[in-house]
Amino acid sequence: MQAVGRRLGRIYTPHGVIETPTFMPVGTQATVKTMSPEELKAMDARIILSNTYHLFIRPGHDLIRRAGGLHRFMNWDRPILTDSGGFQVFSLSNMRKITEEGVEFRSHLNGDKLFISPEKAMEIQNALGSDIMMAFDECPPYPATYDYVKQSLERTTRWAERCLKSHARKDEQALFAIVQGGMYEDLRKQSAAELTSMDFPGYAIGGLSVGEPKHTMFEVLDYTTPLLPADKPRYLMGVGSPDALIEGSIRGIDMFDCVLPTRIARNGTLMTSEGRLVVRNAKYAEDFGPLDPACTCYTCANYSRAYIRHLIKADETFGIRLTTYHNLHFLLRLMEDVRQAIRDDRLLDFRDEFFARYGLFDN
Ligand code: PRF
Ligand code: ZN
Repeated sequence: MQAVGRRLGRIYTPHGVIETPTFMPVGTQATVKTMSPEELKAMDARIILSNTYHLFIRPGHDLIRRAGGLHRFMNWDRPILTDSGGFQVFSLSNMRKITEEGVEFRSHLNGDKLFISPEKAMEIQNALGSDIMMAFDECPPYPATYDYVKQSLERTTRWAERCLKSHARKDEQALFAIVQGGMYEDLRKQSAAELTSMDFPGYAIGGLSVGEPKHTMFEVLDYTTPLLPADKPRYLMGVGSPDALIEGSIRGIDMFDCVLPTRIARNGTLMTSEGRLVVRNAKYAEDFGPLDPACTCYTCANYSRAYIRHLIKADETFGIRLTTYHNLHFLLRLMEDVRQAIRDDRLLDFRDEFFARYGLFDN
């Protein structure tokens, strides 16, 4: 196993500086579910992710433009990255039809017929005013044949070119390209070569965490990450389990996002220094200790497992606010520890120590 990729970095944006490697909480609908911007700041979130697909469908990017842009609209003055819709259109919408022009699909809300092209994805993200925009791509399913993935990545390259061309606010918003190529090494090479020749300010690795085994994802990262320019941010899309954050950082990934911490929090599953904890479990009914004794977050400083279990079982909103706060704090703190371990040149030891306590789990 190579560990030569790890690095520290800083990304400068119009809304502030981001120290990397970093984790981006997901705020799909212009909100990180149940968290206020003040709470996100209190846990030291530096950048959040939002979604072109959802905001295009509702409330519409023209409305957000009229509100003064996404930062103003949601009262978040730190950096925002927006995904292009290239993934959500495949995972959420109905009846999609991909052509060279773009993707035709039906809204998952009301069945309206809609269309997103590379140009449309840029128009929407320019209206939102995110600090980092993503190129419009196709994320092929897993498994997919070599021929399909090759055709798909070549179209993603042509779409990236069109994105670059139609991007109207290059001075204010950085446009990142997305490397595809599935689990095929030569296709990842081809995709990375084509996209890096276009000189984007940052590059993402897409098409992973789509159902492949974890070890396959790490193998793809082993050979794909070194293909990306060392002096630009590298973003691993849709990946956020603790093991992937650490293994990705070891390989030189700078940015991660994932709904995992917020999603599992809402059904009462916690990430703790000793592994996963399902607080609904009967054994916590009279456990008056914190979710994670090693955690310094607001939730752990003030509330017990028994109380949080009660709230979640009673479907009280405050319960999922407390668990969401803890899980996000846990991952943001983990990334701080990762950065410190890189500074101290002991990331591999940190990984081993972390997993000795946390245990390995599979998603
Ligand atoms: N493309 C885009 N967004 C994404 C992905 C992708 O491949 C993934 C893959 N895990 C998550 N989010 N545009
Ligand atoms: Zn906590």
